[in-house]
Amino acid sequence: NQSNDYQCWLGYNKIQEQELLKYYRELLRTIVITGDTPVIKSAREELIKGIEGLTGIDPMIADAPEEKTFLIVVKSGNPYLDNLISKDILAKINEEGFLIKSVKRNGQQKIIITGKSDQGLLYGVFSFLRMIQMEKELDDIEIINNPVNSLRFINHWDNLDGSIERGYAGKSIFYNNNQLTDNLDRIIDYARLLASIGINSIVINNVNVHREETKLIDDKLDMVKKLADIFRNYGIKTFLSINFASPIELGGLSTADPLNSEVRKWWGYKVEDIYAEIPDFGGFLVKADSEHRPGPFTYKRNHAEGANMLAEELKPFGGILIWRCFVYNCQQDWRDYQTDRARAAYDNFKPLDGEFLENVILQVKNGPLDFQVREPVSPLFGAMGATNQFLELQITQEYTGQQRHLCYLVPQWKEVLDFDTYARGKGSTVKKVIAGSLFSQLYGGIAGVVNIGDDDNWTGHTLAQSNLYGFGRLTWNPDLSSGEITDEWVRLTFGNDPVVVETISQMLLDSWEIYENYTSPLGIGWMVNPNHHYGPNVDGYEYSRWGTYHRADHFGIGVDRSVKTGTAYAGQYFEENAIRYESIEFCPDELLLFFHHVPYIHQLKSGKTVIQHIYDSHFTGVEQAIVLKKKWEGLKDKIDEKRYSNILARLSEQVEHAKEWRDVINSYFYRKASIPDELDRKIY
Ligand code: GCW
Repeated sequence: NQSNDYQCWLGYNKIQEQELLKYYRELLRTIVITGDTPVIKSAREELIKGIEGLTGIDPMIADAPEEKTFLIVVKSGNPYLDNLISKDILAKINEEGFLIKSVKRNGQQKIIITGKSDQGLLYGVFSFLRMIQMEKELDDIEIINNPVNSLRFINHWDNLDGSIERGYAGKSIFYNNNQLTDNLDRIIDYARLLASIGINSIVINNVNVHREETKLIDDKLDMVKKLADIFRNYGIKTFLSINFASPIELGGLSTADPLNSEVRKWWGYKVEDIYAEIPDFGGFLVKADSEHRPGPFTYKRNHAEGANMLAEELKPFGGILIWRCFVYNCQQDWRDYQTDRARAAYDNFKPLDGEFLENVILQVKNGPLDFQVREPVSPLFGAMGATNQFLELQITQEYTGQQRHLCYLVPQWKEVLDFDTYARGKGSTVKKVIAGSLFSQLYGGIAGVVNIGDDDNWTGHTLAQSNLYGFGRLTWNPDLSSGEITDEWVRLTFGNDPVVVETISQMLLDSWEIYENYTSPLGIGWMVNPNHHYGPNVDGYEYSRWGTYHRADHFGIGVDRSVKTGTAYAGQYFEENAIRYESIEFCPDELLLFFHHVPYIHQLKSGKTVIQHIYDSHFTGVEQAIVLKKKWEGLKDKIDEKRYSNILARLSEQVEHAKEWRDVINSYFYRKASIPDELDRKIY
């Protein structure tokens, strides 16, 4: 299957501009790329595929650079570079980074792509191909590009039966009927997509590890091995989510107590078995004591004891143990105003700072609750200076329109990454915390719960491909701007026509705010249908045990999380943020109802009352959704039919569904508050 839809941003469509095409053809006739490791082979294949597609020529691959060779891809130790590139420049490349540099040798223009590792070369090749796809001139280039985060992770919530928890784009591309699928070619294409955006680690099964998946470390290990063999060729390490109760379920032990010596021994043997099969196995990801998953609490042990036990066994093999902080009481009584789910991660983990082994990483969701359209940043970031921390983002759009609505998440993620925790004074941003640079930690990175499945276009909504692309680019370099990433993705995916680039970029960049407008106002979340989480239901979670409330009554709405009168969640932040969130006066409008319960007639900083804001944003949101669709219709002649109609169908559904959201939310609050809309629009 070679459709544009399937190829995503690696379409390598022929350059349209004739002069430029001639120029590239001239330059890329012969290339040198030396080495025959699996990763270099992948790089070579990609380079050929890319050049063939983009220029229509079949490049000659030479073994050694000749006078007329233009493109030379060699490792940094290669003697050919000796008089061409200074040691100072080479020293600036880190383990996985690369250099792309134009040089002159005997009067001949050349481009060198180099790096210290095979992976560096692979990333360099992808980056070079991107430049051509974006129709860049190739003289006078010097790009030193190093990944900021050492671990750039994709998490799959795939189950072995082929289902995907919170998947909105078909079935698993890995599994079917408890076996590996036959379509390994598709998995190779997936590895290419991931490597092209710098991903170097993957967890291949759901964090909720059920019966069949528990066996992946046992008699189903060959499936893991086969996947690891594919991913390895693209510089990607394979990890597994494991079941903390495995010693009981697989080993027949009576306990999974992390301090029990039989349990430790059992894990020790297991880990040995795994590394015997997969010597570069990455390690484990664990969801423990969370939403009914087993964990150390059962044995009155804490999370450090649970995590360290596994980390110790992984350590001799260089393995890593990732422990999730999504731990909270999911049996709350809605009448209880003291317990606050938002507090849970911090309350559970902060006291354990310093107790985790060096190869343990804590994986923290971006917000304190659960991937809502708007949440404050989790106060745990920066609060554990002696512990490795990962940021967990959700690429799959569970609460943001399930890939039927357009909701481009890069701007949201940028806000998270740029958020100043003040952990070590001003400038202690989340991106520094998780890269490990703020506290000089060994490991750092970002994990994203992926949005792909076996739909032809991978992501259901073709435009949702941009979220995966953007995620990868941000994990590589969190300093890239939303604008840059968006511009890249649109050009690579749809070509360089300025109208196309401008229109789609704008649609993407506006979409998060639009989605927020017609769904949840001012930091209130959870007004969705229970279980599947699609569509409006204001009280869907209001009287349930999940700890997710809006507390709306006739007079007002919002959750009081202040220290003074509420749950004291606001006090979990470092002072600068704590003060800001504590007071109604300083709290930013977009998070007001997350932190405070206020009357509907409370006046926002925008000058509007809360209730008028609710009405206005919902009416505006629908109008904006209609504009999105119109903008897309304007591109009809510029986009291939398949993608055009896929996206049009989704945008049409979005418009209709946005109206449903508007009317349900507005009617609910109109009926609750009995305050009329100042503009007297139709509310039911
Ligand atoms: O958001 C919730 C999801 C669950 C998910 C859980 C988690 C994998 O609704 O489907 O389980 O979070 O992150 O563990």
